[in-house]
Amino acid sequence: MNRFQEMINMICREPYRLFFPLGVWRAWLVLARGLCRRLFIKTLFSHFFLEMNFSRCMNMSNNDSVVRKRGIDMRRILWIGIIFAGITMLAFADEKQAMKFPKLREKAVLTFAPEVPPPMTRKQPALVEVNLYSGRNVVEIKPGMKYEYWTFNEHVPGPFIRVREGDTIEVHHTSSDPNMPHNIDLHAVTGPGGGAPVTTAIKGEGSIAWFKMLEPGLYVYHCAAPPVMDHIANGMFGLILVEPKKGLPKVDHEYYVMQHEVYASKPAAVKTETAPAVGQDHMAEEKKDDTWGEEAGEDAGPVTLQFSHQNGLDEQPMFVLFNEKFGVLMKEGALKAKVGDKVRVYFGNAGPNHISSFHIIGTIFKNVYREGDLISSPARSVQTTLVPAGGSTVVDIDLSVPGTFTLVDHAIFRIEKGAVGYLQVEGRPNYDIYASDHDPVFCSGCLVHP
Ligand SMILES: [Cu+2]
Repeated sequence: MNRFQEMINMICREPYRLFFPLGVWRAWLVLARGLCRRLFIKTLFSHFFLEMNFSRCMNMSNNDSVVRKRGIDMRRILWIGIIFAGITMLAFADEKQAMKFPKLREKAVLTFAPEVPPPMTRKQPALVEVNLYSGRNVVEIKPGMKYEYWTFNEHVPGPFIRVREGDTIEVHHTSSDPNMPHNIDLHAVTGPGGGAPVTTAIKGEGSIAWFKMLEPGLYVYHCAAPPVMDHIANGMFGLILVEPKKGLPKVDHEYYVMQHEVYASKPAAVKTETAPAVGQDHMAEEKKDDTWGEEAGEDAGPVTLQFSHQNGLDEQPMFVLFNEKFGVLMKEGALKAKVGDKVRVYFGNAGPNHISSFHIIGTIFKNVYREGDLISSPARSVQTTLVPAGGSTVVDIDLSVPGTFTLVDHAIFRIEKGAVGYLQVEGRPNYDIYASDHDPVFCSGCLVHP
């Protein structure tokens, strides 16, 4: 199927796209080409009739009238030729400006945190279809507390997208949100708004846009519909990995973790002075939190928290989370590995306000691809790495002893707001590396150790 047929199919399938700037431009292309064809045919016919007239006239006695008629027709042909050439150049100029799609087409494998799609194995660029849909999803953000997130594909963070340097992504964006439009600003995109102006979707009406992945790296994407801070703070973000052409060093496990703040407030009827807290030294606060249901009535059920733009302005989050819910990377949700494994964490920070001081307690980062830079040589032997709001990092660790290793934002008060998760490593002890003359003692309930 050539591009013309594809375009006609697209117009038949989605006629409203004719009203989009791209649709209008493409419609003009069709018109210009049609005009070219008509002029071409008309020129041929003119030439044919001219020759006929000329031949006929040569047999006539009055040659002057023939020459005059021939001169007029030649000027007309000249003008038609100039118009024909101009429109043709215009049509082909557009052809040169149109995006050249790779011949290979595939659908992106999308995964949700903490899972990561498999590494790239192909060696040539592809047109990769990425399907994102906006909506809303109520989750129990912490036991006894519900919160309505604004989501990409019903998850916070949104799906992990994995493509290859040189690929073109075809982003299909739809929405089920009746309340407002959403869009997508991908930091991997080169162009205005990171693609936000051409990816807007409202309920029942989607968009399709194409972007070439020029630079390898690990990038944040987020909704940028106004007010952008509200859309990010409410959960509309995720990561897109653009693998370098030569790929990345192999590891045994890859995980997807994203830090983000939640600017919630308690319902006015049960509002207390302090944010909910968990921890050894904060059991009294926790007990107060547990009484919310009682204050609201026996059958009140979980408290539904509300978004607070003012708390965002004050940079006072109720939660600083890893992946949507308090404690989601604990217990059965903990990341898993074995002694001897190499583990890679793709870590993003959606913010929208705080910088993360990412650290994994009990490990030293073997490689840190600072700020998601996959071209430069990684930094080595790093304890804690800064991840800006709207930024990312990729860290590799070698696991040589078993135990629980704790992912934290080392702005350490934030673990009580949820910035904590575990990596559980199974295997035989390695006493050459870690030994003691007595059994380990853990501070139960402190969150740093399970
Ligand atoms: Cu949005």
